[in-house]
Amino acid sequence: MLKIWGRDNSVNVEKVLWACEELDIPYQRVDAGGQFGIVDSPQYRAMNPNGLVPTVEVDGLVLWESNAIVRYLAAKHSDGDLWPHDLAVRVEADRWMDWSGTMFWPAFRDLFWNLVRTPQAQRDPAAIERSHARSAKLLGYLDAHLAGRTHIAGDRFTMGDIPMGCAVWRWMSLPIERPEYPALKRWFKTLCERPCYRKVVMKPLT
Ligand SMILES: N[C@@H](CCC(=O)N[C@@H](CS)C(=O)NCC(=O)O)C(=O)O
Repeated sequence: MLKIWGRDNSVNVEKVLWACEELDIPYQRVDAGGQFGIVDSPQYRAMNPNGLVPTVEVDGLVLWESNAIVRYLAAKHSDGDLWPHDLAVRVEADRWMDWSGTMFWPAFRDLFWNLVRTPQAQRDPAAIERSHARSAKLLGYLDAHLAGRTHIAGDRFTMGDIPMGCAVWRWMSLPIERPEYPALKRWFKTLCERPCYRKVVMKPLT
């Protein structure tokens, strides 16, 4: 059975859990990272030298990097569906997956960490403001993209929706002001109707 190491409040672990749920892949999850430790043990580092979560063991392989794991599972279990065959559609899914990790999350991290994981007295107001402004600006790009389609890679759900779907749940759940982004809101509402998103992603922020 597929085995996932990672605490279930990690955005990157959630991507893998959500993919498994959508694809009906049985899995066993082991708490690791954050307060659970484990990630600095020599055994864990031998699997994942980064000491980060998630790490996945499947098909005799050890995988890390959440988007690579989602791509592997989609290609193996959902060829032509979550893993689009049409290269133009797949590259659209791919680029927003990468954008999520390389553009959006670095911009959003300070806002999330300060408001969710930092005691009030220790919060950094300047970092919060900067991160809020930058995140809002970047989400404007996604809103403009979604104005022409129901999902990130076109008019159906694909792997491309998974990383930003996990991130946007956090953006929508924080006690902050949000610009009116109608297409983003419509897409988010569509995700909220998916049973697997409700099960894995839609939970209080911790
Ligand atoms: N690019 C990596 C990033 C992994 C990452 O940063 N994971 C965070 C949790 S979201 C982590 O392991 N933090 C340390 C910890 O939980 O101990 C991926 O997408 O898998």
